[in-house]
Amino acid sequence: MARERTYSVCGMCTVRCPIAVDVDDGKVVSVFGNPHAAGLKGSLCARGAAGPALLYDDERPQTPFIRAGARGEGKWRAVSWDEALDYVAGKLADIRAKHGPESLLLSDRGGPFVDLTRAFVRGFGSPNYCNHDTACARNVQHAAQSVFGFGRKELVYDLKNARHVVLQSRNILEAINVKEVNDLMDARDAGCKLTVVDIRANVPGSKADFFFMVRPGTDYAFNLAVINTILAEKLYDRKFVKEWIADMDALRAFAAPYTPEFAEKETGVSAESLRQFVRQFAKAAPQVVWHPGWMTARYDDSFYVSRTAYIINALMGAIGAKGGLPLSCKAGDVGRKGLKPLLELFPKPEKPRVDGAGWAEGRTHFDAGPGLVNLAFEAIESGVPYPIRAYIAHRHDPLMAFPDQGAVKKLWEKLELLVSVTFSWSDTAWNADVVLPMSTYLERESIIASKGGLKPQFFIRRRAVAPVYDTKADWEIYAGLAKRLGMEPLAVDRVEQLWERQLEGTGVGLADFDAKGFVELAPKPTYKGLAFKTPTGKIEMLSAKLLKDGLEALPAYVSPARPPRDAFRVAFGRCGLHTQGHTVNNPLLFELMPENVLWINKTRAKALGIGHMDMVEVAAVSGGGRSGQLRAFVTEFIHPECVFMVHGFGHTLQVESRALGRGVSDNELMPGGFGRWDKAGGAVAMQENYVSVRRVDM
Ligand SMILES: Nc1nc2c(c(=O)[nH]1)N[C@H]1C(S)=C(S)[C@@H](COP(=O)(O)OP(=O)(O)OC[C@H]3O[C@@H](n4cnc5c(=O)[nH]c(N)nc54)[C@H](O)[C@@H]3O)O[C@H]1N2
Ligand SMILES: Nc1nc2c(c(=O)[nH]1)N[C@H]1C(S)=C(S)[C@@H](COP(=O)(O)OP(=O)(O)OC[C@H]3O[C@@H](n4cnc5c(=O)[nH]c(N)nc54)[C@H](O)[C@@H]3O)O[C@H]1N2
Ligand code: SF4
Ligand SMILES: [Mo]
Repeated sequence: MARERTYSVCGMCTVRCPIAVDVDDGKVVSVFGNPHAAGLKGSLCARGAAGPALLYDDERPQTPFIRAGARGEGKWRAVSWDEALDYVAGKLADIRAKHGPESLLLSDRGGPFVDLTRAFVRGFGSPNYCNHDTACARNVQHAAQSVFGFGRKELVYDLKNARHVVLQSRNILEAINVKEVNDLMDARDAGCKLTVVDIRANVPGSKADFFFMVRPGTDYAFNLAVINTILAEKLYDRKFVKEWIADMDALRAFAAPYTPEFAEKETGVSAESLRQFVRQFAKAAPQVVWHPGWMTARYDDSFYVSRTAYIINALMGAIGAKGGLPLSCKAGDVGRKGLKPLLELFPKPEKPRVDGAGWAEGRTHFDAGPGLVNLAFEAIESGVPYPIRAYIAHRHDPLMAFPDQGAVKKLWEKLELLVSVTFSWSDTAWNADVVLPMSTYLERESIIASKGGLKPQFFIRRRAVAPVYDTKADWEIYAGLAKRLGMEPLAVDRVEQLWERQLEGTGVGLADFDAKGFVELAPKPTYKGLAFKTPTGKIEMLSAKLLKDGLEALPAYVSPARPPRDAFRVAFGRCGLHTQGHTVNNPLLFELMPENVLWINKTRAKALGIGHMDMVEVAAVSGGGRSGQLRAFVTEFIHPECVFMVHGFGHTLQVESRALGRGVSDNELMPGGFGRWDKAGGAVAMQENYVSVRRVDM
């Protein structure tokens, strides 16, 4: 049979790079970067290339399961799809009759395909759609909203045209988005400077012009000193500031005491080197990008670190600038019509959100769209403001994504139905009542998605091969439930019915996706004019919205606590070879990196008698002494106050024979950490936890 090529979308992480899949005789022979996608250069990262190993992995759920023992006991009954969907729909209907439609909560990973799950939740009658983001980028999202009145994705990082990029708590070469990596490396070739502010020398740090190793948790002091220097030395863009920034006087008065000398005592970075860096940085303005961070669910003040990063970009005049952070365009900005939302198939539910996002006291400033899932979990337990009795975790593994698995499980005890929709086994799937196995991205279609940017586009995920096991696409699963629950508009038989509805009135037809897998809505990049959605229409240094919830826009810096004697702050991050916890059992990626190691400072290690690659035990300082064992990676390139490990290891499920027992799970070292969340930014503060380390004699 002739080789067939399908243009589709990678699903090995949430970045969703455009891919081309070559299939021979029904088998995937090659997956690579869609050659039509600018900036990708035909390449994928290692995880993208390992997609076929997921497809043919027999250690993923191959059929629906209904629990046969207690939750988490691991006793399952393999069932047909009809039985599984009948069961879930039956339970949902019962729960709706008993507790009302709002007692359903669904959380998903977020991203461009959420219109389907959001429509399902709304069609059922519940306002309680959440995404995973309070364990990820919620602080950045809310920071952007408080400064600009719009979310973080309304700004583009124009790395390709930048002349100086600052990565603060952003590991761009290991926490990968392939286009961003290519764009940054191209900019570097053209002379762009790179500055890295981190608690350890990560890969970008090894390539940086300026590398600052800061004391963990002191980034806010660092940024305030940068603002102080910019103002004191008049390095800001006067015209931009005059036209676009509100309450400059407040910022000036506030930043005055935070000199580089002040920051030096906090961060360990010398005042002189900070000044030199700021002067260089300002020379490149407005073609500068100070990255506001991505995974920022780290500290009590991470929200303010992101806010000040945005403020620095604004002072440089980089907001809206080519080579800075231009505004993202949607279809409407380039004279086209956007996709017709599936969400609009159903009326908005009357009840307010259970997590209080957008309406409850102290929570009015939060984005109500995807809410705050950790607070929704708390509502399951408390029943306040009303009970949640059914929960669908759709491509979401909260038991691995939030601190303290035991605490989360406890909050779920009152659930009468817990469903996991997933393509791999996960702790959440294992603890569910029903597992609905989703086809991998190579075996399923997704709804059409749109991507904003300088050149907005629509893109499509098409099925490259038939499902290897008895799994289904998400649209098939929700259409199956919709049929049983009488939700007519979603009860489709063919994905084309959804696609055609989405494309109605856009002037784009399905055949238009054939050539490249995506349809660009504008022929060339558009740098649109500035407009902010704040009450003043400007970039706001103060925020009435925060104030209404009793929160400050410019709070005083609070020095982070030092770890107790002989202990360390726990820090974590990503590596190039794995995605969160769900690729550790991938046969190819496992072979490349089977376990994580513990980065520990050389001087501290020596004092503890720990040598490079010694086995060590790392244990939570408070709350039950949870611990794990892994090898020590002894280096001088990490701050002595913390240890670091890659997230996602320490799996405990027998069904994942490769990943089982390899490395340590960072979220298990944070007892009580689930409840520590930021009232301003909304995210949990995972690096406010301490561990002890000791050598294990083998
Ligand atoms: N302690 C600690 N906690 C963390 C982090 C950390 O570094 N340390 N990182 C945080 C970050 S940045 C994030 S984003 C979250 C991530 O955590 P989650 O939001 O839970 O996301 P994932 O782990 O990517 O995927 C969750 C589950 O969905 C499944 N899945 C993934 N993609 C698909 C898909 O396309 N379809 C289907 N059906 N299933 C899919 C996976 O198999 C996995 O079981 O965790 C956060 N939690
Ligand atoms: N390969 C790969 N790529 C991914 C993912 C993946 O799992 N694997 N996940 C995707 C997702 S969901 C996300 S959210 C992004 C995350 O993207 P990033 O947030 O960039 O990734 P991380 O590696 O978690 O963290 C970035 C850096 O923060 C540093 N850091 C820790 N504490 C501090 C501190 O106190 N101050 C400073 N200045 N730095 C600190 C860490 O050492 C690390 O180098 O990556 C995405 N891309
Ligand atoms: S960054 Fe890698 S894993 Fe993520 S979508 Fe792109 S190729 Fe796939
Ligand atoms: Mo994330």
